[in-house]
Amino acid sequence: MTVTPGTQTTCSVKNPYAAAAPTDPAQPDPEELMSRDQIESLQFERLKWTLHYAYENVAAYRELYDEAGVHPGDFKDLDDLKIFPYTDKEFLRKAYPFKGFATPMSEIRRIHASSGTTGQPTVVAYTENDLQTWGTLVARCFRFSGIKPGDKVHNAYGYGLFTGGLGAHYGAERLGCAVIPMSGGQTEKQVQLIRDFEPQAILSTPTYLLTIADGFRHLGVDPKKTSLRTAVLGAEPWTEEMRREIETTFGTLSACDIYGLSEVMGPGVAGESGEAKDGSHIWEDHFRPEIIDPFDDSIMGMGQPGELVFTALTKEALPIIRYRTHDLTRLLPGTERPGHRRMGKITGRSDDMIILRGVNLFPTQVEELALQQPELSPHFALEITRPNRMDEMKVRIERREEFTIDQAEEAAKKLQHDIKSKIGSSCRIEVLDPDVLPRSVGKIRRIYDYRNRPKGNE
Ligand code: DLL
Repeated sequence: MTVTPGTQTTCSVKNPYAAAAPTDPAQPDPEELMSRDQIESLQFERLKWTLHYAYENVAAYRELYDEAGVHPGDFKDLDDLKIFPYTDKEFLRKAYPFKGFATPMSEIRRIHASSGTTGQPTVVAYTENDLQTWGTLVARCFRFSGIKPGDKVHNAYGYGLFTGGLGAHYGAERLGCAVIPMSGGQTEKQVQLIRDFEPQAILSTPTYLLTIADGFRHLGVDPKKTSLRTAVLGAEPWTEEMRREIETTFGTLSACDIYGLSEVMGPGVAGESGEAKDGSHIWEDHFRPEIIDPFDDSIMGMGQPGELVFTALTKEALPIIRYRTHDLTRLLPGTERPGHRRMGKITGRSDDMIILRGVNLFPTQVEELALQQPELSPHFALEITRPNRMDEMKVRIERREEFTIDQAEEAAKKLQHDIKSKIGSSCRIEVLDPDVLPRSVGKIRRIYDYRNRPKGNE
């Protein structure tokens, strides 16, 4: 598509595109309702600004583009984005801690960082305008999913360097909600506050909401009796089966997805309609997504699966251009917000993929199949070992309390068969009693890969 260039873009000027606070938070904002053509011409203008701005203000982008022989001036059409090289976590790590920032520290108002369990943490930063945009987009997600101004919102995303807690917090405030900043953990306290404060909405990871449901049961309280009506869940992959599990557990609760990643902003990059529940719409007035083949880097068409790549269109503190997320999904046309494309559920991360005797497998595939067996619970872990030079997988899964061990063992046989016939992997299943596996307090760990453990530690 060719878009006529509009406003002039010079780039030491600050971002002219920060999202204004909504005038009526209960109503969709104008960008949310734009047509596809309007969104694409907005994207063209904003991309032009972003490319120049990053090139002029961040040495790492300048070096990357100079080395590739491209210049922001080469961007004459939305399709031209593809000539600019991808960036990745390594690109950001090299800039550790502050070399990726495009503004002086005096303009920075917040710094977050990834946990850094796999090495150096990734540092991300926000200016006043960035925080404004972030709050507005998270508020948009919450409203879209069914939270209303005036609702009490229990926020069980972790506060701190993780973007979940504070990102969700300011979004809910911006929507006009009364936020209960509970953070993650202290499950008994969570249960007590939900009972006493009677919030209409809850924000947490899907697996942590299951932990909270267990907390209710341990007190002999039926989770169906809570005041909760809307849950906005994200930060980890989850399936439609998990949505059903959560909605059934809490009775009248409606569970929607929210997606995001720190490098691109945090929660609120995409959000799901509470009416349609048909996957998250990516807010394309601020982010341009692409799907690429993770192996040969080629760009995939609408509906084709691959790795999600993002370009942020309006960020000031930390420009992010063609960032490889490692998240695997596909792009779909917008429905409730036709100008913005949707993303399918994330099936997993390319770096979380288990390769078991040549077969690729994701924990979400096991989740989907396990939850089709009523006798089995959503609490499971995958243990991978290599006892005799051959990879072996054990699914350790808890039975549900209402069923006997024999019934659960029968269901486990069916699950084993389904995993073999639908995923293609042989595995063993170990049925555990309820409450044996460690519970999630945030992002759950499903994979325990012991293949490269030193000999003697088996
Ligand atoms: O998890 C931001 C967030 C907080 C999103 C709260 C939603 C709610 P990071 O810690 O940087 O940021 O982790 C980002 O988490 O690349 C995905 O792999 C995964 N992820 C986030 N949301 C979803 C989701 C936050 N809805 C990484 N579905 C991403 C599946 C998700 N995976």
